[in-house]
Amino acid sequence: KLLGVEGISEDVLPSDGKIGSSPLVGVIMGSQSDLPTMQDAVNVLRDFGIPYEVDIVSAHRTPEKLMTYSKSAAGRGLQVIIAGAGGAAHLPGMVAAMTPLPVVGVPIKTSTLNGQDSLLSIVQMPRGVPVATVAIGNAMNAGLLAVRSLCASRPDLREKMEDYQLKMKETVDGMSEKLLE
Ligand code: RP5
Repeated sequence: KLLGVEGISEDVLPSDGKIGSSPLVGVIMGSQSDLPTMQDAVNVLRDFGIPYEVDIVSAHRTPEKLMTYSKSAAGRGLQVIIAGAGGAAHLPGMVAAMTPLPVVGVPIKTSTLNGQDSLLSIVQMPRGVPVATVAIGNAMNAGLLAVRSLCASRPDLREKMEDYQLKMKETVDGMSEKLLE
């Protein structure tokens, strides 16, 4: 149990929020309630062996922390930020406004509008401040996008990504073969 959430183990999210000595990817979210969704991004980073850090940063409840986090991110060695938020989800856009790093936004599914509110808040960034938005609740793709953006300068990671893609292809090929049996 971590941050009060059942099923999140310490080896995935250690209590200091950091895995590896120099995190390359920052995973942040507006609330502890976003953690079960955001864990999929963390799992991808862990599987690809990317050092990451995890924290809760709320644009409207902890605006000073948001500013400190965003402004210090590049200088601290982060290369990508994944930000998940729900409802009037301004966290990813606000982070993108205060860092030169690529920001991947994860719209969290909400109980009132099924995450359509989160999606539109995140995807409709005005010109000049981009947020790469994944599908509602799809933190796994956010993790994969972060890995892909690191691939440009990391041939070892590119190879791992190609293996991952090959495995997906083989899985689908296997399904077709079973259908034809
Ligand atoms: C947003 O409000 C968070 O990102 C979360 O998705 C949503 C609800 O937060 P809690 O009320 O669960 O803390 O800031």
